[in-house]
Amino acid sequence: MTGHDENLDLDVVVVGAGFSGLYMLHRLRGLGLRTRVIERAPSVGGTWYWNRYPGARCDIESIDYQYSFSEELLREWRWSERYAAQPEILAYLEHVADRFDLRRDITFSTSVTSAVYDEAAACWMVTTDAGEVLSARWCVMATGNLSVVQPPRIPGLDSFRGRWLHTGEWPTEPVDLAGKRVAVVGTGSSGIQAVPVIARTAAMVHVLQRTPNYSMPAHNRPLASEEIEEAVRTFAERRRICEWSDAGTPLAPPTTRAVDATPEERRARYEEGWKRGGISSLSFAFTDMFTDEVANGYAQDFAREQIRSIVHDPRTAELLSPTHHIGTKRTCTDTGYFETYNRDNVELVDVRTDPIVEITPDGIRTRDRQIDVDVIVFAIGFDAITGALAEIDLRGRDGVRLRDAWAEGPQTYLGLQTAGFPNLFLITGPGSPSVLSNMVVSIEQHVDWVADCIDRLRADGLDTIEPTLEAQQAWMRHVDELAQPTLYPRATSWYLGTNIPGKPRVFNVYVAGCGPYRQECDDVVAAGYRGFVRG
Ligand code: FAD
Ligand code: N01
Repeated sequence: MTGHDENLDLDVVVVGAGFSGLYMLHRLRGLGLRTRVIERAPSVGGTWYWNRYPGARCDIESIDYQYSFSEELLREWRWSERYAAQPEILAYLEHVADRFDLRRDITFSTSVTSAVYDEAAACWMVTTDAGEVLSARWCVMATGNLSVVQPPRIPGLDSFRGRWLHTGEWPTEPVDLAGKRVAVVGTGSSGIQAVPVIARTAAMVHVLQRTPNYSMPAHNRPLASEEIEEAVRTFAERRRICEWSDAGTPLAPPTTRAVDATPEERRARYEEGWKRGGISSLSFAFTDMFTDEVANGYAQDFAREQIRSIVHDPRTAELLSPTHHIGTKRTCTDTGYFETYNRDNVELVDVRTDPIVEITPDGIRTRDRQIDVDVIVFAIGFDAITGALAEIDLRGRDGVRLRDAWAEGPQTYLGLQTAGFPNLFLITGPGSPSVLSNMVVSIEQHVDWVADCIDRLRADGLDTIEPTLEAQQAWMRHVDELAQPTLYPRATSWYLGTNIPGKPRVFNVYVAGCGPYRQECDDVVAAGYRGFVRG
């Protein structure tokens, strides 16, 4: 099949209009494919549409957290800060949508509820909550890894007389927290970004912490125009380094082990990183950070020492000091988070020793006390990685449901496709570097791979592609073998799904890095799509 199949409504349906879906649409259009994007939100942006909470910003430098596919786009957009805030990233994605005239092929305020593979016609039947049914040869899930919020499951929420908000579904109209008594539940990246900003104007902020987290100083600052000029001038080379790096960032990787260094050498490296700031402040100091408990422990000691030096009250500092291995829960970056606990209007509540019992009309009741508040901010995270896929009734060959096929955890080949679901593509799916990388770099790689794959199918006069079960099983073993020697599988975190009741505990992010992964994907293509069946 080289032209369009006129029996089908479309060539491709793409679900989601964040960084992934927008670029996917642009690429597919370039191939002359009839494409429609379905997006739940009323506009583009994905993560950056939904997460409008105070303090939301990226933790990968803005220069690297942008598309690379268009030289003109790169030249005309000017990032104002080292780490752009949510409104600026959203404005960037809106600009992309307008500049490439993408909106006319996006159906907004509409959710895909089911996608069923019709084997006889070799197409996907995609149904939306507006009752529309679309047939398309290919279906791309650009639904995001962090796009389905974990709802608060605390009894009594309905009785609360104040207002409650979730950071991941923050309202579009301004929320005025000035002079209010606010409780923030959760101290992951969202809570850690939000607390310092809320504390500036709120009357009182109670931070309800279950697990303390490591947070590195962002050292955010405005970008000087010469700096931007230089970044644009050197962007192509910088991006190439990102693409072949481990984390999708341009930082030179470490070359020595912490366990071989003297205490003085270690301290010097950690201090250097802390001064540089950002998510990799400590993780780029030594090679053994994520594989050796002792090495990780040195960095932990340094991080805890920083907390003690910032936070005046020793008991609060102690409660804020994490004990898990750095990086096994996503490391946070902040602007003045620990300093905020020196304010008179901020209180840390340890809900590990004094757990939340219920929400009452006036606030939150823990086992030992009542905390009266006007607003509760839930910064309690997401049903990550598989949440958005699980919400859709996805059925492949023989009516098999993805939910059932993945009951013990997700199964993919390269994180791009799953056996039994022909022509269904996942952008940054499980089994790829995804959430352990600069996601824009990973997204562009996946989108390009998928677009090239479809283009090649058409050129070869073929209709379908899907992985063999053997290739998929071997890939998942490979992903697991890479992960097992590291510290990642040992934590409790959304990486493993342990934050969601009933979710299987599995770690299936490809940990060997963006560069090695890219090479594996390229090799598969060079070997004639090894491990896939094309038909
Ligand atoms: P998303 O942006 O999540 O977009 C998916 C879209 O699909 C959403 O708009 C959603 O509404 C839509 N959708 C889902 N299901 C359906 C359905 N059934 N029907 C219709 N539409 C649907 N990553 C980094 O690399 N660096 C960072 O600094 C960084 N900061 C982050 C900050 C926050 C607050 C969060 C939550 C995440 C952050 N991430 C970061 C991860 C971020 O999610 C990715 O970088 C990136 O934005 C993902 O883009 P995406 O298009 O793949 O997914
Ligand atoms: O969510 P999280 P997030 N009672 O799951 C606590 C990206 N992101 O939205 O650890 C009390 O990390 C929970 O406690 P515990 C980034 O990838 C990036 O903050 O389960 N507490 C934890 O403290 C990030 O990792 C940025 O014990 C409860 C917190 O809520 C991912 O998105 C900014 C609770 C949830 O932390 C998710 O971050 C924001 C309960 N019932 C997000 N339930 C950047 O900086 C949960 N918790 C770029």
